Amino acid sequence: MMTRRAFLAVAASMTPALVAASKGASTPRRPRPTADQLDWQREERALFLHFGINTFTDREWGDGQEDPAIFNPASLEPRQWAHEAGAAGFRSLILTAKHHDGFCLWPTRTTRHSVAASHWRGGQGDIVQEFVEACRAEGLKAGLYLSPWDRHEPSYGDSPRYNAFYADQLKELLSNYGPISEVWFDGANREGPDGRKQTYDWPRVWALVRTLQPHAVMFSDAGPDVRWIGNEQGVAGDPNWSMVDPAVVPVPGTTGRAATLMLQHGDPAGAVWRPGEADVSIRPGWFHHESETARVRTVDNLVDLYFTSVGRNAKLLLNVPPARTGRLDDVDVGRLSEMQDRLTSLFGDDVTRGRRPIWRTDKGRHHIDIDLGAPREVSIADLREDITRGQWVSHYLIEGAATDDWRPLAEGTTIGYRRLDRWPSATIRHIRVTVTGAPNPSRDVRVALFAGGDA
Ligand code: FUL
Repeated sequence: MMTRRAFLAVAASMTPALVAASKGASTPRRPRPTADQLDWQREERALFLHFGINTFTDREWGDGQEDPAIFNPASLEPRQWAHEAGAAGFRSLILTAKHHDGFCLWPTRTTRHSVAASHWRGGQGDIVQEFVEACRAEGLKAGLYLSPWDRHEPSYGDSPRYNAFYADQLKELLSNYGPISEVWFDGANREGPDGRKQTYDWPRVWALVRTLQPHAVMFSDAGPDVRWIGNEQGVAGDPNWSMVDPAVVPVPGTTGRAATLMLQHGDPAGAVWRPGEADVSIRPGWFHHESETARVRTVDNLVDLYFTSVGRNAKLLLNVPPARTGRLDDVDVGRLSEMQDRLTSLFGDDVTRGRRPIWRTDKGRHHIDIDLGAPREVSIADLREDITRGQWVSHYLIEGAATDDWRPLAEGTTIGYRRLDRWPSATIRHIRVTVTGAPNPSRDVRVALFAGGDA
């Protein structure tokens, strides 16, 4: 075993480097995103696909004793998953290559507990292969979830043996299927057979991913590239900094109040750039259960999720699980497309378009003023920091006026990649955004305003 200090040193070296000196000597150093983290964040939305043996047993967590023969989707169609995701504005997909039950959706050499032992395509099929091909055909990126916790594998709990097994599975997934954009490690970690406790070798796992897929971002509570937002409700913290102190959540599954706060809020003084990903399911469960179809989230609820995730400087990872047929449920697909229509209508017409923002500093306060040229109805503000230069804003106030009748419209803490606020529609001609934060962030903040469509 490594000492804790050695472990943290490895973990720190694995995280995206702090980008050193910024342009202009006056700007202090702060962590900044790597190109891959930026690409990841700018996608805004990714689709999560929980599919596996649980889809056929109607359970959420399998125990690993399932007979692979029950896995038999009649009309598996990953192209439909990717097509609907793309049509609804999602830019990447993440598939559960293996969930906690240990059943593998690809014909792995590491275990017999896989699609190769099922009747599906006579045991000749490979869902991971079809999935990555479908993503590429639709111009989307492909990510994979590989559960560390494995309730089928007999070596689980015999730490070195299981770590070698897990590394072999990762090697297969990251060597044989082309570029993988995100590797997703969940934090669930229970005891193995006879109560044996499994200790994972995270430095080895992270190093393997870096070597085999240098552009993949790694997700877990502990990153190292992107972090879990701390709940499964799609709600980022307010504030939400993209920096963290890595020592507070050194490994996936770290519990306690300090870890929870770090995941939700990040840390303005954090030494590492590790933006948050907010995962949530469109249904009550992660896997498809026919009995839950009446409880698919409404379009209003999905739009709310967009505001509490993307609109709070996080990425939305929305789970839409394929049904037993192997296709996405029509109800879910309908809801996705309504969500996209609503977002398109909300953000279709920026009323600041063509208007010039005026930056000024007055008594130490930084303002952005925009004259809309005529009275306009507004109900949504969309603020963005230039995060290529780091994240700086710690507080902002948005005020509006028809003439000089200034009134507050919204107030908040961090901005980061994107911050969205909504208020009851107001008719204004002038808008003023006051930002606080070092050194002078106002020039790096972009302001857009929307009338709110039919929301
Ligand atoms: C958790 C798992 O236990 C759930 O089943 C689901 O996969 C969720 C996204 O992550 O850790």
